[in-house]
Amino acid sequence: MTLPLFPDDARETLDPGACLLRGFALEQAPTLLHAIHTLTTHAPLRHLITPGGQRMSVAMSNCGALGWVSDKRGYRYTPCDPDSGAPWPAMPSAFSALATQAAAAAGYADFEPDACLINRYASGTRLSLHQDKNERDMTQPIVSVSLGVTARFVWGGAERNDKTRRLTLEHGDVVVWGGPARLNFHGVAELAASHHALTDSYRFNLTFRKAG
Ligand code: MD6
Ligand code: FE
Repeated sequence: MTLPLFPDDARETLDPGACLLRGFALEQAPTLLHAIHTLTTHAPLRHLITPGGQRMSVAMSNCGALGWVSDKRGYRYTPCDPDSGAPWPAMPSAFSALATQAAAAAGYADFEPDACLINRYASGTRLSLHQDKNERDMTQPIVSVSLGVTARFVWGGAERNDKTRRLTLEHGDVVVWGGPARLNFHGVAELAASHHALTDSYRFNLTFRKAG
């Protein structure tokens, strides 16, 4: 089988089932950022409340048939934005095509995401170590696209106490994890005060999933 053109030296295996595709989304990045701007005028970025009652420092929104939300009742996927009652904006075809191509380059054929979480990190913002486990079909991978200010991604193992590694994620980098790594713990270290020509002081992240 031939994989889509992507140089082997830009594909870094993190663990069985998980890899980092450096620069995979670089060419598409301006298009993605423009779309994020439009999408978040319809479904604004907001700070969700965790089930424990904490305000998340990362600002979030969604596009696609399902959106990930959190409130005092727990974490779940919803077809509508709870703030407006309207369906989440449709996922742009450029988003789903990129996610499908990245998954294929990582060895996961036919990935069809139905949920795209849009995350905005300001300086000082972090995401604590967690597993993504609200999705129904754990045979489907996660595809995570980094845009703007460079972040330090914290990559752990299947158990919370497993050793963690810090990976530098730059504008255009894509991480894919699935298979034996699907439930690995991960997070984002506190974002440093920095600047990117396309995003000012922010980092944006798109996380694609097959949730339903
Ligand atoms: C990232 N985000 O921003 C990774 N997971 O690079 C996540 O892992 C994540 O932002 C679950 C829910 C929200 C998230
Ligand atoms: Fe996550």
